[in-house]
Amino acid sequence: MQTKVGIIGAGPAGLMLSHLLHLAGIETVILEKRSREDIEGTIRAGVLEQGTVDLLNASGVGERMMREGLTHHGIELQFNGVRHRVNMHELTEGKSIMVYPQHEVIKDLVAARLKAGGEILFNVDNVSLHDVDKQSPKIRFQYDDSDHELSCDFIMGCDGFHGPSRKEIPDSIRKEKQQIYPFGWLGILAETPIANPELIYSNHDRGFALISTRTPEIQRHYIQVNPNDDINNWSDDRIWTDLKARVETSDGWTLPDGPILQKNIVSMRSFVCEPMQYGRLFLAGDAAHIVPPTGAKGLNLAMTDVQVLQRGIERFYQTGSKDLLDRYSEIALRRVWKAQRFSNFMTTMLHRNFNHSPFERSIQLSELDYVTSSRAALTSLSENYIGLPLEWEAERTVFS
Ligand code: RFL
Ligand code: PHB
Repeated sequence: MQTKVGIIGAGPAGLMLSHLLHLAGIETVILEKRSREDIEGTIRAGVLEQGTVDLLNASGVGERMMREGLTHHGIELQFNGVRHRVNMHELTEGKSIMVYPQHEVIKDLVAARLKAGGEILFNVDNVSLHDVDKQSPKIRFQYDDSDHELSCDFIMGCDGFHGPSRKEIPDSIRKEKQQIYPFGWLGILAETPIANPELIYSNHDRGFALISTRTPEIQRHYIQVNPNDDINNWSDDRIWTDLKARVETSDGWTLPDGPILQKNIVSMRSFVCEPMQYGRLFLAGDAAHIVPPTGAKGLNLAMTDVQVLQRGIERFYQTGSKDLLDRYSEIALRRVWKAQRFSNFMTTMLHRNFNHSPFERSIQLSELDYVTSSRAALTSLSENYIGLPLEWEAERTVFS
């Protein structure tokens, strides 16, 4: 088999890259180890930045999102039992975020790729990368019980944090920087009416809580737990009692409850792989970096990585020049580190660190007091949450 660009992974990064390259007339093949049903049913992100919404619309896959997604103009930050609205719409001159689940974005992208005749091989096994530092790299894999080889000009490692691509960058070149947090998130999907018109991020003595949504009938909420805790220790009753205690307000607001449809615990880390490229291999999305979910940045970063890649690859096929591709890592990492900084800031400000001294706890609450009082701090939080413009990177590089 042969193609121009071989893509490993049909997550948001791989699918969007394939879609954008198709629009530019560049052929790709996606290799995905899971089934279509599996990738279309996995519950993950919920918040799309303005730039991601614009990208989905501009590339012709935003129609269902605009119909079914929920546009939010702000969020609420809660501490000491009091809520403070962050009017992001006003503070960012009219921008907003969209609550539209990741698996719906996946469904829309898979449908668009297949409709356009795009090639996605699901349920592939034993993917391995070869000759990534040569002109013609190869991906070997098993599909339908037989061995295959895909020759391409470039390999895109869009295979998430646990995929094989990252390790193809030699140890002598690859630097991995990370921070593990002593926090986990217990996430639930519950059948209740919408709890609040906007997301609530609450810092409480018992730990952080987040109130989010999916549809008018299904809600998504999280509570901070020990990352090593077992989900079996958390009965539905215990979850509701804890969640309610963490988001109730001094003026008597309470959280509606209902049947819990799904629950799980995820741990939290910040991780960056530098560089994000080697030879003809390029990493995008979670394959190269992980952010803790408090800043809602992971999927959005995947989307900006692939926009940078698309421009570099397009230039290569139009002009034969690799200049932009050669600078992919430098351009993408500048943005990645800004998102890391913001995600770390949100995580540190909002979670309860049970190792903290009373002094550190008071500093944390004072930071929340400052952030919710200062227009400058609120503007900074808003522009980061809504998403910094990709043009910032463009202006300092030969990008357009
Ligand atoms: P993905 O989504 O992990 O996709 C990688 C794909 O590669 C496949 N794969 C392989 N295929 C072939 N061969 C192999 N050997 C392979 N190994 C892996 C996998 O099966 C998979 O299909 O990575 P991608 O595309 O980089 O996308 C990243 C996002 O999924 C991730 O950053 C977000 O979910 C993070 N995230 C959030 N991001 C946001 O922007 N906004 C949010 O509100 C938000 N909330 C969240 C989140 C992540 C969470 N969890 C579960 C960690 C909330 C949570 C709780
Ligand atoms: C979600 O709805 O899943 C969600 C929302 C905001 C976050 C993280 C996850 O910061």
